[in-house]
Amino acid sequence: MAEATLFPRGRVTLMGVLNVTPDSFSDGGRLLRPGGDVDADAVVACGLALVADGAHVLDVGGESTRPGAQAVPESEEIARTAPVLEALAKATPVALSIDTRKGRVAEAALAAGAHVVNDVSGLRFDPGLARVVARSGATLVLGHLRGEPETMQEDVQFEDCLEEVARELSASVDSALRAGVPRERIVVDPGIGFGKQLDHNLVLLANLWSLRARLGLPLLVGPSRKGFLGLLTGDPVAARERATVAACAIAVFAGADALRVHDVAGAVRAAAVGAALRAARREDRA
Ligand code: HH2
Repeated sequence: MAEATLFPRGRVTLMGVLNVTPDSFSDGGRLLRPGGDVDADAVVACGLALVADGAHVLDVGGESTRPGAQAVPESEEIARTAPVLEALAKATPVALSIDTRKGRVAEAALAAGAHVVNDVSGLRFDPGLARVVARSGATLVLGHLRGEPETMQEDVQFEDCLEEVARELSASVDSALRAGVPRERIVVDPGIGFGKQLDHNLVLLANLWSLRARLGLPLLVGPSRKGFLGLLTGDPVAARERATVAACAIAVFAGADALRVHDVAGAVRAAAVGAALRAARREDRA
């Protein structure tokens, strides 16, 4: 097990994305062979490139959670992710993460060498996932998501997005604590693009400091290539890297402790600029 805190306060932790899915919204199919099987060599090569760019954690995902995505059976998700986690664990000492909402998938991933379980549903999909994490000593990322990816953009309603996300994340944290996950191993994520409209994403990103102060835990954000950037810039998914870098810099300035991104090299620069500006701020906001 990788040691202590994988998300220390003194740095911006960079989580590089490795999606081994056919249908992820920006990189689906990229790490699959023509027949549809996961190409473990390509995953390892891509993972090592992300590490060379500065990734502290590699996040392997076997189920897309883009709006409208269909759920993947857990056996399929395990078949996609566990072998590549094993291959990555042999190839690099960097911390590995499994992006899943399912306890059984998390269990297989932890056995294969993962150190982090990244649950975008914040334990709402499978409350049993928390016990799996508690037993393993892994770190748990709790995301904010109402409902299911397939339908999450259909009826989005918040009276006060910041307040409601804080409250619902706090409930996820309480469930994790009750299941035995220690507080030092919990990271929270407001779930950019998960069941939110443009203005909700903007309010969350602009006020991360407030979420962070309220929850008292490290904050991860994942703005990478997401739809809100397309709405702001007009850029299609394939051309959202520059906007992603801008969003990452501002997220760090606003209080993010960690960034989940496809392009780690861009996020390293964004984090350097955002962190320097945050340190220079006179107001004391987390
Ligand atoms: N976003 C995505 C997936 N996992 N995990 C966290 N903690 N935070 C996020 O914002 C987040 C996440 C969606 O992005 P991506 O993996 O690129 O796409 P897809 O879900 O289509 O595979």
